[in-house]
Amino acid sequence: MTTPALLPLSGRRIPPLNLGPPSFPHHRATLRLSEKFILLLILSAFITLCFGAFFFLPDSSKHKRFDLGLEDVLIPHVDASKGAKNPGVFLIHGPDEHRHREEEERLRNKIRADHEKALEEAKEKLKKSREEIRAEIQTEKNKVVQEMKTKEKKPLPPVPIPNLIGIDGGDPEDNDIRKKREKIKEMMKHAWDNYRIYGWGHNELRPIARKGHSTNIFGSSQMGATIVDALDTLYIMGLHDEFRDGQKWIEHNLDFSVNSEVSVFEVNIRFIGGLLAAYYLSGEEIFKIKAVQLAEKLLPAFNTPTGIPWAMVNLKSGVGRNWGWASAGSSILAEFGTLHMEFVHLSYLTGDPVYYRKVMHIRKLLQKMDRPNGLYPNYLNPRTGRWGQYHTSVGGLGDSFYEYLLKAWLMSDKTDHEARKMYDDAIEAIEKHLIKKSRGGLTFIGEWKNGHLEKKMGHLACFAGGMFALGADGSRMDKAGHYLELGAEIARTCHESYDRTALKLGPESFKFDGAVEAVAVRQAEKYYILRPEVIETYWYLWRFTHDPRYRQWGWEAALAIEKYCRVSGGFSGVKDVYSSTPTHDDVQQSFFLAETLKYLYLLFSSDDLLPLDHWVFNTEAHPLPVLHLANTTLSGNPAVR
Ligand code: DMJ
Repeated sequence: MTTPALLPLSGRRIPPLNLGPPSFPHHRATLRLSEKFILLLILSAFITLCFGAFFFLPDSSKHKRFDLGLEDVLIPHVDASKGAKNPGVFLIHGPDEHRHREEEERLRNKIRADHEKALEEAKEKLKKSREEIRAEIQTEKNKVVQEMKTKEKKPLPPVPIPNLIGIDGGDPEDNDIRKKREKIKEMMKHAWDNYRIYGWGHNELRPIARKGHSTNIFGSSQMGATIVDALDTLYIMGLHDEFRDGQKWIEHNLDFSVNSEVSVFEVNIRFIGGLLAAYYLSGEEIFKIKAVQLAEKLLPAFNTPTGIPWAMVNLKSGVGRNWGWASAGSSILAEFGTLHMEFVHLSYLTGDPVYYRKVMHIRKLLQKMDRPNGLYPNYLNPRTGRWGQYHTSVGGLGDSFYEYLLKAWLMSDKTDHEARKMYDDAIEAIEKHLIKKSRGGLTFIGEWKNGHLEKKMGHLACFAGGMFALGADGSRMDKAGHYLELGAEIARTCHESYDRTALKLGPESFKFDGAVEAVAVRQAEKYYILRPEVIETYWYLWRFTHDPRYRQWGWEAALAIEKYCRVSGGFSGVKDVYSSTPTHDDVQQSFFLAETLKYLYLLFSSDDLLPLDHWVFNTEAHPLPVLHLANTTLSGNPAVR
C-alpha cells in the first residue's frame, strides 16, 4: 500500500512534504521560506533526472520479446483489440526513422510542458497551510481506497457456462456398492465435522490434539484450506448444509489481503482450483470472485527475468522467492508446470487474457529448451532460464507437469494439439528411460539423477497409472491398448506397495533393489499421510475397464484408513505402515477431503457422476468443465445454468 506522503497528487508523485511539528514562532517565516526553496530545488532536480533518464536509459522496448500468438478459442469473449498480438514490439528501420525522430520530439515537448506544470503545481501547493495539505492528502487517500473498493466490487463479465453434466446423483444400482458409498460419505462427515468443531478457519486439523494446524505452504494466516479444498466433495456427496456453512465462511472470512508468503502452486491447485470447481458446481458467484481476487495476488510471482514464476509469493507485497532447498535457486517443474488448467479457466471466466498468457509463456519457453534424453529436469532457474540439477521424476517435483499437459488437451475439447504433442513426447522419453520391470515382474517408474536410474518409486508417482489410462485414447500410432495396459501395471505395483505392509496402506516411497520389491527401506519413507494417488489410479482404471478388482482394492484401502487412521477427532496419517501398532502424525491433510475421499466416493458411484468426457479433474481432484467448442463460441450469452 502506498504511504500517504507518496500518494499521487494531480496524477503525479511529489517528494514528501514536511508535516512535522512547527518550529519556534519567530523563526517560522525564515525557515518556511528556506524549506520551500530546498523543496523546489529537490523537485526540480528530480524532474530533470527523470527527463534525462527517459532519453539515456536503454530502450527496453527494443529488446526481443516472445510473440505468443495468444488469444484463441478458449477465451472467445476477449476483446481482440485489447490484446494486440505484438504489444510493445518496436523495431526501427530506414523510412521509419524519421517518424521515430518526430515522435521523440513530440515526447520531449510533452515532458517539458509536464515539467513546467509540475513546478507550478508544487509552488501552489507550498502556498497552502499545513492543514490544507493534510486535508488534500486525506482526500486523495480516500479516493484511492474508494477506487479500490469499486474495483473489487466490479462484476465480472457474463460468460457462457459450459454444459454442466452429471453434477449430482451417481447412485449405484448394486446394494453392496451403495452401502460402501454411504460409508465413504460417513467418513467425509467425520472428517468435516471434527474440523468444523476443532479447526474451523484454520488451514488443517490436528485430530488428536483437537486444534488447528498449518504448514508453510499456506503462509502465516488462517485461510481455511480445508474448507476450500472440501467444498466440491461436500457438494457431490449431497452434504448441502455443510457446503453452505463453508460458503458462508468464505464469504465473510476468506481474505487475501494478508502479509503472508504462500506457495503459488499449492494455493493454485487447492484454492483457485477448489473455488472454481465450487463455482461451476453451485453457480454461486462468490467463489468465482474469490478465485479471481486470489489469482490477482499470485500474478506478481511471474515478475522474474524469464517469466517462470517464483515458488512463493507474499500476498501483500508481491515479493517472490524460491525454496531454499531447490537446486541453485530454481523453480520446480511440478509447481510452475501445474497452473495451466486453473489459469485458462480464469481467463475464460474473466475475459482477461493475462492468466492465459502467463501459462502459455511458460509452455513456449519450455518448448525452446534442450531436454537431456528428451526428459524434463525438475529444476529450472527463473533468473537464467537454465536447468538446475538433472533430476527427472514422475513423482514429487515433476508429477503434475505431465498431468497438466494431458489435461490441457482434454480440457480444450482435444483441440490443444500442442499440449498433446508435448505430453506424448514426454511420456515416450519417460517410458524409454524411467519405466522398468522388476525381477518379480512389477512395472515401476524410477527416477533419473545425473545419468543414473534410481530404482525407487514414490507414492506420488502412483497417480501416473490413472494418467496413462486417461491419455490412452488419442495416443500416437493407436497405442491406446498399450497405455491402458501400462496404467493397469502401475496400479498393480502400487497395490503391491500397500499389500506388503502391516497396515495395508502404502509407504511414501518404495524400492526395487535385489530381493526388495515395492517395499520402503529407510525409516523416513515408511509413513502414510492420507495421500490419494493410489486410489485416484484405481478410480481411473475402474472408469475405463470396469474391472471389479479396482473397487476391491479401493475398498481395502478405505477399510485400512478407517481402521488405522480414524481417531475420535478426525483422521490422521501414520508414521510407519510396517508397524502393526501405528503411531499417528496428528495431521488431517486438506487433500484427504479434497481427493482421497472424493476418489473413493466416485469409485463407488455410477459413471454418470462427473463423466470424464465433460469434466477434467485438476491435480487436487477439483473438477473443471471441458471447454467444448460448442460452448466457447457462444458470444455475449449471459451466464446461464
Ligand atoms: C496433492 O496436493 C496433489 O495431488 C498434488 O499434485 C501432489 N500431491 C498432493 C497429495 O498427495
